[in-house]
Amino acid sequence: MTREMLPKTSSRNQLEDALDVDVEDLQTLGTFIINTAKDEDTSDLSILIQSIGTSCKYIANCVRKLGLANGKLGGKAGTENVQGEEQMKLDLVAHEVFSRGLDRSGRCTVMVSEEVEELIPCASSPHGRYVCVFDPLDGSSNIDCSVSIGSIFGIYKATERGVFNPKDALQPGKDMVAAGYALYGSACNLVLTIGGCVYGFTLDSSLGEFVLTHPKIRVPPSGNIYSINEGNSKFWDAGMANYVNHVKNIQDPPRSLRYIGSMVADVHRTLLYGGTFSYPSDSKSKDGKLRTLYECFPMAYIMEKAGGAASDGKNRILDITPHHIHQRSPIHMGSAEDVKEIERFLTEQ
Ligand code: AHM
Ligand code: MG
Repeated sequence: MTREMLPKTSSRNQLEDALDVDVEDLQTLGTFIINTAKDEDTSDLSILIQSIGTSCKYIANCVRKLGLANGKLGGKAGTENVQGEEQMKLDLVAHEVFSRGLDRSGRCTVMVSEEVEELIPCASSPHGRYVCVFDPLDGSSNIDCSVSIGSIFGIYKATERGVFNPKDALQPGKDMVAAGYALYGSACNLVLTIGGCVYGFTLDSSLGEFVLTHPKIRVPPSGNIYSINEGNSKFWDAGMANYVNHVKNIQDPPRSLRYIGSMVADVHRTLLYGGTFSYPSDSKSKDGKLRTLYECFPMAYIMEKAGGAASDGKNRILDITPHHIHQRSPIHMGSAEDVKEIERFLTEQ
């Protein structure tokens, strides 16, 4: 009897059955990023990303327990952030988790958080080679109704190892060395690029590990979905209004509107299915709503690394040199062909 003819009782071994995963394909975030480390610099980056992964797991747990925690995690905190927006209890918890994890990693010199007005210097460390900008919990308005929310981060190199330099926080997006987000949705996903391809991991809660499930993500060159808050249409300029009118009238195939109101969820769908996500400039908010440093830059970096595009309507998002840590920018991102079409409408006025 040849080997091929032997009856195969199970394709899994005992361990695989016990864990309910195929161990052969098991690549965790931990092993993945350790394998990318080639020298001291990249080893420090691996440690930094490990710490972010742990923070995301902590936040994912809080999100799952939100409704069960007797009001300790859900609801308003009774405070406002620098942009005058009401903070939720979970916004503050997520900020604490992210900032403490990064500080303790000893790999950062300075941090920027959406929830804090000023730069946050890190404890001095000889391994402080990086700068981290983050929105610890994006999509606050969706927290209390169990709709998907997320965390966003971008990482730059510090100019001088172990030295706090405020200017390091204002580097253009194209100088980022890594970026990612965690989506707390029907599954918890962590999407990451360290400057090469884009990789997606899914949290296996039985293992407590992010497992590689989406290697080398590529955004389709065009898509059928557009995503924008149409409630703001009365404030749009003619170019934006004409574009949305144009997509609504495309017949073959017809386009669909999807808008969750959580950037991480809307961008994740765009990354996987194609199409566009926009938060444009309008007469009410000239610079749109989303923050350049810790919302637009990391998402634009991921989108480009996956073969897509991100524009402020005229220019590439990643070419912006920020002047303020909390500045905003209009943004249109997603499938490269579709973003080009939006730019055409917005510049043709
Ligand atoms: P937040 O950082 O206060 O949560 O605001 C950002 C969120 C994004 O996730 C989302 O794309 C956008 O705000 C939705 O805004 P709007 O409700 O104006 O459509
Ligand atoms: Mg946000």
